[in-house]
Amino acid sequence: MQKTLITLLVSILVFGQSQAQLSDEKVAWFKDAKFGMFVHWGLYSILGGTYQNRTLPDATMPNGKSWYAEWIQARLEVPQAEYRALTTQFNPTKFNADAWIKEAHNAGMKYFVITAKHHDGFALWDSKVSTYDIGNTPFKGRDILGELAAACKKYGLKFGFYYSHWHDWEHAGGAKPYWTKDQPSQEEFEKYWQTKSLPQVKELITKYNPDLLWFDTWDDEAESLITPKRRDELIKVIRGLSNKCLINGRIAMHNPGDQVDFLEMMDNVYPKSLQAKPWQTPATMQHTWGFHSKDFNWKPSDQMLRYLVSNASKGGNYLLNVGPDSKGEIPLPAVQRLREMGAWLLTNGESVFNTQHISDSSVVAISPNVYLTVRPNKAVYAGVFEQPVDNKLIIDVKGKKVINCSLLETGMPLSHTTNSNGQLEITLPSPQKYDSSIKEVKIVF
Ligand code: JFZ
Repeated sequence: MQKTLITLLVSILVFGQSQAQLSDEKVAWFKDAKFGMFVHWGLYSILGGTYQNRTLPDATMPNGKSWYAEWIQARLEVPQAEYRALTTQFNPTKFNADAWIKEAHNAGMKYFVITAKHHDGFALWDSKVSTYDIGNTPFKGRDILGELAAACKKYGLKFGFYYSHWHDWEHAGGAKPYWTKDQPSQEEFEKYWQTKSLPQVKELITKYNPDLLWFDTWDDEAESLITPKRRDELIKVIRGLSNKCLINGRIAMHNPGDQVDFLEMMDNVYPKSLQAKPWQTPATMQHTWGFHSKDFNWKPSDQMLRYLVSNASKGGNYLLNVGPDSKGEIPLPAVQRLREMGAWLLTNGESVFNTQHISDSSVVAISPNVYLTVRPNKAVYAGVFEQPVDNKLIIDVKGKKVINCSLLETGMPLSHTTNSNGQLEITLPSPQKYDSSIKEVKIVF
């Protein structure tokens, strides 16, 4: 009897451990990846932020509300039938999966996430569950998601879907914008949940076997519909069909539970500290996510590189969005930025990809605006985003012996010494006119 009990206990322990190990292994690629491409693309891309001579503002409103172009149906109150009729115009003849993924690959991105279904309810694949899908557009016959999955395989990127499991503006049972009063009842939502949301998630997994699913909830209102019970039901469905698919924390933003694989920050939010799980920041290049022809708020690539390096120094990823247009092309200002970032990462990527954050204060940056990453037993990298006083970069290495310091971009050796506080003091070259403004310093111990 006692023996049986012990065997049982031991097997529970071993099983529990292997489950934990499995989940660590499963999420390992995500932790190493650091940089991914997010794509918002759907019927809203045809309108590009303008409907009947009314254009969505291209910035956050004074009330803090966002006017993202993918919300145009709701914001400008486009009648459902008229919005639905956009399906007759969905014909992105310039769509080229290889070109998109090649662009992501050259930018240094290691994974790709596309809106399989956004809040409007339109499915970007030929869904057996709903007729509101690509199968009812002039582009029918093309398998957008399949072509993208194949291109990701070719270029070695992981592949995932955004799926709006809570909001659905087409199905009577889906959640609606918070300012409208016609929210679904529990019964209506359950019907949507059982006949569209869950079946479409199943369909996406069995058809495309994604590496990641990106769900979206953001406020307290979600909690009455995305209850822990429904959250766990959805997780169970995914786990039952795939042993590799990662699940993000926004499946239930304020109550993700302990089964999600990584946490999702709010849009464009960059935490100042480490997080309890692997994590990422979904981010825009402009104000909008979906294509908006009059949103000119493009962020400079230096700023976006800073977000990437800052997140990496805290163990997090940067999922950067582009919004292709109605023809299926990534806007040129976005391509320019992807290439600028990719060029910087060509020589500096060693300080970002496959690195870890420094969690034990064994090395601490004293100069301001310096972000540290580490390759254990190899090197520490200091991303310098502000030229330090007198060109002296100061890092507290707690007395460790430094073998050499160099500029990562060119390999140029940098002289270094120990200052009166016992800290490492590295002399950086004076900024030159044509220097990259962001420097990575490699410190070998
Ligand atoms: C959500 C989506 O609504 C948006 O369209 C986009 O897909 C983004 C990645 O995720 O963004 C929101 C929307 C509203 C709030 C937060 C995130 N909100 O009101 O706090």
